Amino acid sequence: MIDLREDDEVPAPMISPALGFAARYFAGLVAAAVFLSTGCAGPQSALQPSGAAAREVAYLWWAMFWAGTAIFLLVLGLLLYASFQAPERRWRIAPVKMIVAGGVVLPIVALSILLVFGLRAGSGVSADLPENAISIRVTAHQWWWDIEYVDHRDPSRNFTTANELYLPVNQPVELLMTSSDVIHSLWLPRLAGKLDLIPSQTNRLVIEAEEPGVFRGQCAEFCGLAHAQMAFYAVAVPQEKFEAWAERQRSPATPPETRAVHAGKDAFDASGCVVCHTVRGGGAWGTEGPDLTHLGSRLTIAAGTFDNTRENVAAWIARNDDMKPGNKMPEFPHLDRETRLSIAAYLESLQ
Ligand code: HEC
Ligand SMILES: [Cu+2]
Repeated sequence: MIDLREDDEVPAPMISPALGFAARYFAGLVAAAVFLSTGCAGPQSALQPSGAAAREVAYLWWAMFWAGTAIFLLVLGLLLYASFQAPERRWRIAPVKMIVAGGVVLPIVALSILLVFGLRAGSGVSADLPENAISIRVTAHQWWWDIEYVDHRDPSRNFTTANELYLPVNQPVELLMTSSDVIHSLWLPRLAGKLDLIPSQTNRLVIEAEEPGVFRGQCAEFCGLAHAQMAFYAVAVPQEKFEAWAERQRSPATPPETRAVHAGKDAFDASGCVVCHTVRGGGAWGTEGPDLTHLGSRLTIAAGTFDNTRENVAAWIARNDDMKPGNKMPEFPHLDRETRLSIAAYLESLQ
């Protein structure tokens, strides 16, 4: 312990521990920023918005980021001032003034500004729509998405698909969202903020893709064992391509054209798959699992978890609990590999 008598000179501060800490902290911060900025792009980045609603969220994020940076630098400045100024000057940042300015005034101003930004971002969630807008009913299940395209004027044109959302570019689309079991949340970071899907309630989310592309979405509310593997893709395409896609989805399944595919369909029908899955026009009307009428046209299986390949589908039939633990489809280990591959070939033919 240094003994400071009244007449002693106050020693100049050694390189203060505070400065050492700040320097290391700052270096760490720069390293983290460089590291993190490599994660700012990609099919699921809220910082690379492709729709108006997502842009509002990104504005809010950047506003918070810059305000947070400014406040951080301010506090750092005050810390350095308190550490290095001559003692008679340090008292300029006297405690009472600081507490009123930094502890009362600054939070009120900062939070009020945030509130305005937040209300603006929130108001975009359920914008009004033109009358002919596309409506899509999304029903979440543990752990996949049932997706029904609704034609309000002619319900006979409705059709169902699963785990993949096709959107026409530059056209607002309304999602009418509910759940069949627990609360889920739909989040397409590049297109919009997240919104919950709640049993026996319909929540409405308006999204619009401003460029063609494939965007990843994810369930954002813990909903049970396979929650992390409850994803999906949104595919935004130009209007004509969308119409062509919708027309094909509306049509019944393609009948088998080769003997191998025929054998696959027979095995599919005989193995009990039809109890849970629908193949429109193929004699399967189950609703426990995803609609498979046009499975071959989809990018992934098991709610965005695996590429839609023949091998993966064959493996899925026998070992889906290893691939997506907890999912509600039973395994069919008694089906030999050849049979499973032929079922997979049949499903692949359902374009
Ligand atoms: C008891 C109901 C049930 C039976 C029987 C059943 N499935 Fe499934 N199936 C499901 C469920 C539920 C899912 C969704 C799993 C998930 O992703 O969480 C699913 C998913 C699938 C998928 C992935 C679809 C997608 O869009 O992601 C394929 C392919 C599939 N099943 C094929 C089959 C085949 C082939 C059979 C027969 C050998 C079969 N299923 C029997 C319930 C069933
Ligand atoms: Cu979920």
